[in-house]
Amino acid sequence: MTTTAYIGLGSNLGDKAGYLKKALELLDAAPGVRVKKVASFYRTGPLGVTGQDWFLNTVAEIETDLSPDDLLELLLDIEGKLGRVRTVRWGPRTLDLDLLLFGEEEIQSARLTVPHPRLAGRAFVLVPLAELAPDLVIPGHGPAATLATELAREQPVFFYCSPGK
Ligand code: A4P
Ligand code: MG
Repeated sequence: MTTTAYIGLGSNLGDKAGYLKKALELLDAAPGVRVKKVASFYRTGPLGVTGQDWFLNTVAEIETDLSPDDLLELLLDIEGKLGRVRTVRWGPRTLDLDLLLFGEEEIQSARLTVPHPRLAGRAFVLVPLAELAPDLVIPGHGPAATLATELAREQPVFFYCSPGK
């Protein structure tokens, strides 16, 4: 069974655009996953964390034959490959991959919450998501485009570049 899912990508360290692009390549190359659409990359102000650099964020629409758990496993694997820089201690994360939506499924397990619990309050997720799927209904909140417009009034999200795809 094939499901349409949305993945949020974020980076705030090093070659941010490079990390996002590499992550998208690895996603598309993974068995059981096809990247269908990628939103523009957006430069976004850090939310919920202070003293950090700005982020580059985007969202990808994928089609997948994987189960939600296997997809999460893949995301963690890609984060592990790209998401940390080796310093004296474990360095800060260069890549964050979140499973935003998995079809219309609602999942509440020890490892996974879908829709992503902080999705509806974040312009850095909603603006790129609304670019791909403006009419997509976020459960309990309405269309992505409406929510994105509201959130973008208060949270800085600026177009940075096209994803090159
Ligand atoms: N997990 C449960 N549900 C999910 C899901 N739907 N997708 C579990 C992904 N993971 C999910 O995740 C920790 C565990 O959450 C996973 O192992 C999985 O079992 P993590 O990504 O390692 O944790 P994190 O990202 O360090 O923390 P958290 O709370 O997930 O942070 P967020 O919510 O991802 O936010 N500001 C801007 N402008 N742009 C950003 O991208 N990102 C963050 C991180 C904060 N501020 C930001 C941005
Ligand atoms: Mg995360």
